[in-house]
Amino acid sequence: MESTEQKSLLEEFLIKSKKDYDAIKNAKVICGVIGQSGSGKSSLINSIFGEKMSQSGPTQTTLDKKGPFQKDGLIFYDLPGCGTNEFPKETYSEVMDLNSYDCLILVTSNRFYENDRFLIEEANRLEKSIFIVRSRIDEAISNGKYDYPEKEEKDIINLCFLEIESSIRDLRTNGIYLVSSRKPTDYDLPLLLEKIAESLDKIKRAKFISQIFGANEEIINEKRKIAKKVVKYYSSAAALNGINPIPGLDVALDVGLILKMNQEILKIFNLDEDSIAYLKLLKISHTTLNSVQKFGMQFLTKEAILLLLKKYAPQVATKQITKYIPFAGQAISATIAFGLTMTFGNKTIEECAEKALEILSQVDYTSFE
Ligand SMILES: Nc1nc2c(ncn2[C@@H]2O[C@H](COP(=O)(O)OP(=O)(O)OP(=O)(O)O)[C@@H](O)[C@H]2O)c(=O)[nH]1
Ligand SMILES: [Mg+2]
Repeated sequence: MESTEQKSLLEEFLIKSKKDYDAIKNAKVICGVIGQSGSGKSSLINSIFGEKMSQSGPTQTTLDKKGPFQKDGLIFYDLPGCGTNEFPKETYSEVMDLNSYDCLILVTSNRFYENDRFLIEEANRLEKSIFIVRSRIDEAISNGKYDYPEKEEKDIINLCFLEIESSIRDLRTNGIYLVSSRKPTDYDLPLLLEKIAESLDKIKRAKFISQIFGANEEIINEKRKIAKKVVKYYSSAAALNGINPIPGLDVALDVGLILKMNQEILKIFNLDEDSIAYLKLLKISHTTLNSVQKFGMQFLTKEAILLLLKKYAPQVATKQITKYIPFAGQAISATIAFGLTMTFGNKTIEECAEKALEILSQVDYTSFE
């Protein structure tokens, strides 16, 4: 039987880890993507989420503000460019309520216009972060190779950068990023994501990282840290919530809670169903896609979880548990439930991170060229 003292220590730990968890869960990050029709706004939003959120297309699909496109508190709006009859410069900031965004992303393709400059001036006036995206860089490179056969790819990229940089040198921005939504792991999209994350406060950053596409190793490592907070919360909840005795183990555990924890971890690492659909765009082979689907299943059925729990149980040493909660006595049901969930959750994180990295290593865009 657990002592009252142990129970209150557990409760204290639960309250703290729930507070950390809730802060991220309830946070909202609101981003505005601004650009002329066809500049690639919808495609960019999809690349950032690693999911098809907004319909892209070769014909005009937006003239008006569109959205919200959102996943668990990461919210994107698709805003039309300014300086048209419908959205004149003078009233644009007010009409679009630019002040309400945590970050603004200005998308340009082909040419940098006076109206694009005006938007940066507005962001400067409102003291808002503004990230400049030169989209469709893959097209620009192939056009450049045709137009200047003597130039190398890096020179063409540099020309695209300089065209924008020379027009806005006197303004404040959060950087210029050359991005291809067709090749989201190449060029500057991963850097753009890292820099947006850095521009946000701690809680919003965690929300942003937990919802975006893990486009490089750094982002996947950041995702690990957030997933650990999820595991901490579920471990303490599992300890207090012990319901079903697990046959063969001296412990009662709410397996439903573990299922929920796993679902959250898989989502953080883009290994849920919606994200897998998007991986097809990265030209990942069918064999890998199937293996990712199977991989997810081992964390998402009750039977598979019970099997894994039994496998991990001998590894849950009391010592490991007391690192988190200073239990006085011997291992008791609640401490085992805590340690087991923690061990299980951390293993899930490591395996998911490894899988996410493996997927990145298998991206193959050569069929586009
Ligand atoms: N090659 C290439 N094509 C792109 C890229 N981004 C967008 N496109 C294509 O360009 C077209 C327009 O892209 P969208 O993302 O729909 O552009 P948008 O700004 O949302 O357009 P509206 O909704 O009409 O305002 C689509 O056919 C996209 O597939 C890119 O980075 N590379
Ligand atoms: Mg669109």
